[in-house]
Amino acid sequence: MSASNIADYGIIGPGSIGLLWAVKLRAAHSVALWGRSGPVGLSLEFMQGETISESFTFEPRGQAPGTALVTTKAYDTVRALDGAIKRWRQPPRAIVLFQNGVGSQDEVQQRFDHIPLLAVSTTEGANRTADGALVHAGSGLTRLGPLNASGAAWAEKIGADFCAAGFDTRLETDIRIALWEKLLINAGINAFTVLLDCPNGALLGHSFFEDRLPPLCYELAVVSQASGYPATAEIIEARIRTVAEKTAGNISSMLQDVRSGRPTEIDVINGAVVRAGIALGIATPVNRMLADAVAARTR
Ligand code: KPL
Repeated sequence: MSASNIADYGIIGPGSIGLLWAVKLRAAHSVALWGRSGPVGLSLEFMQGETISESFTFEPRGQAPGTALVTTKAYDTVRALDGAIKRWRQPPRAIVLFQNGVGSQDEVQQRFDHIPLLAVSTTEGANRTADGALVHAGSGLTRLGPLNASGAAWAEKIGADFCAAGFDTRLETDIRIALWEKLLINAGINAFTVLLDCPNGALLGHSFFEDRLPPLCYELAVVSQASGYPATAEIIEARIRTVAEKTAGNISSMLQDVRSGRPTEIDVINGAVVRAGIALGIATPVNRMLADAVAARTR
């Protein structure tokens, strides 16, 4: 850490993805974690079979980090940021939001627009094993871009740090397009993995998934086109199939939530599509069925 004791990066809500960033950024930066509790020692298994062990301390109060990476679940974002910012003597220089789906980014912007804000959409895959080890399950693309004007000044520096840490990072001028594109993929994978209790790749060829995917993609295309994010049903379906294939062994974040007894992010994924459909006068029966079925499963 620097002389002023300010960590370069602080991870708020360190789950699998937050810990992956913590471990990889630590090669070149000071990193602090903010969360309820957590591992002091952590072993990270890489896809190539390499394992490294790291230890982190949690920082319940004190100085804000230089840049706060918020890796909480979408439904926890504002509460966690509020709590952290109240405890810090000064706000962080920038905040980067890693949440799935759409909606939580707007809530953060409504409250903290005076701070430089950026968002990330990533297809990196990380899982925790039963004994607490972190497994880097799949490399992906990380898309980073500003949510407000002051965030734009930070995109290049943070993007360069992510690249140097080994994340394939692309800067976006309109990060909301990337968030929407990821939402469409999550809308076609996550709920199905919960209902079928299977890894992503096992969806392909399963009749429950195959029968519902084309009408789901039609709904997603109509809603995203009307929301200003053009994509055809065929393109959406092809992307969902490619991601399910590439992350075949991955347990989706939603199924990980269900298995750990946590609330799911269904409300900001298929639930967000249903709400957008209502606002636009577009029927979304398949999205509604998935949202209701996951809610019923986790009630
Ligand atoms: O983002 C994901 C998730 O699990 O939330 C996918 C891309 C579906 C990978 O598992």
